[in-house]
Amino acid sequence: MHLGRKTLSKYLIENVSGTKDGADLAALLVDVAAAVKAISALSAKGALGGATGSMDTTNVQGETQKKLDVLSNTAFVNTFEMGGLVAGVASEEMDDPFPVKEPHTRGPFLAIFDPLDGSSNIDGNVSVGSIFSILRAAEGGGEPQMEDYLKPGTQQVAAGYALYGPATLLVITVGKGTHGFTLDHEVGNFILTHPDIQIPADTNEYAINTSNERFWEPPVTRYINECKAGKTGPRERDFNMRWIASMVAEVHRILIRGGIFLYPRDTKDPSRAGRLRLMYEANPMSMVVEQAGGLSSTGRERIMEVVPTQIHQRIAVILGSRNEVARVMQYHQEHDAGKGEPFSSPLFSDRGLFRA
Ligand code: AFP
Repeated sequence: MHLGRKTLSKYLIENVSGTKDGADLAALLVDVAAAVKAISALSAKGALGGATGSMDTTNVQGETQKKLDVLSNTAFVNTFEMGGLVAGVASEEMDDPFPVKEPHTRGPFLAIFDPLDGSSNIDGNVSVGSIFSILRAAEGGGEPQMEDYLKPGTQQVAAGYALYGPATLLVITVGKGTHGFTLDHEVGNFILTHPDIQIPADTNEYAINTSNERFWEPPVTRYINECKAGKTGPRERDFNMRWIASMVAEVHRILIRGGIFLYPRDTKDPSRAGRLRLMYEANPMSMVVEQAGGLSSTGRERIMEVVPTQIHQRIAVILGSRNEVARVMQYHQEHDAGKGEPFSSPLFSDRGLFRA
């Protein structure tokens, strides 16, 4: 038990309650923590809790829903609906936004979330997470309309994620830095264990799904090839690669030790602007990352300045250590200006040392 260490509630009282959104926002984040505790308990039971495996349903993304997807969504919807602090919610697992209706009370916020991110990892017992984004609801307290949700990430008043790993972590920002809390299962308190997280500006570690390499745009190919060339290429230092296929786990690793995460636009499905969703993956993670001193871009523009057009729209995501993200953005600018050819190491060319 962590006697005397700062709990989430104490942190919120000291840092949030006095602001404009103050007490309501603090109370809403306590509600988020309650939903996270419930999901953590379910996740920790694994197959014993009946929360592994799939439903015979698909979500609006056309993805088969895992049981924990649905149970996690229910945990968040019920918590928000009964908490009296939100006017409506939108979720990866629901086709359309869901307004809070009588007999429940509508509150001053909108909650947008991915209740369980990385769910293809559940049955493999790999860390998964929840991601949330909080916007202000429209004045007047009426039933929210779609345009109330479609706000750029710069209008988020809070954002964060839960990571269900060996420890259950809750990482949040209200625009005053990014702070991490660890769940003390013995007493059910979140304890401040990672105050004011700062992402190292430089890194040797990149995260990307390289099976999509043939679909990447040239500036991404150029950047990744330079990383792979390591000491033998223009970067003159070796890099390491990670890919967990659970964005929450990747982002948390980057917050803790630096790194760059790329899920770029690719031509695999030209109709898609990317794989990840803007409203409940890219925007909240961008706020968390920027508040920790990192950058988050599509490669061509700041993600949090993108004006949404659809609640489930997808977007390219390149985020993490600011100097690496800035380099990838520069490569996009050079490519779009007709400069900067994709790098190919002499070691791997036809006339290189390693002939096929
Ligand atoms: P799932 O929730 O369907 O597992 O998708 C996870 C995710 O949205 C994100 O967390 C990962 O970074 C990314 O997709 C993994 O995508 P790939 O399976 O294409 O590598």
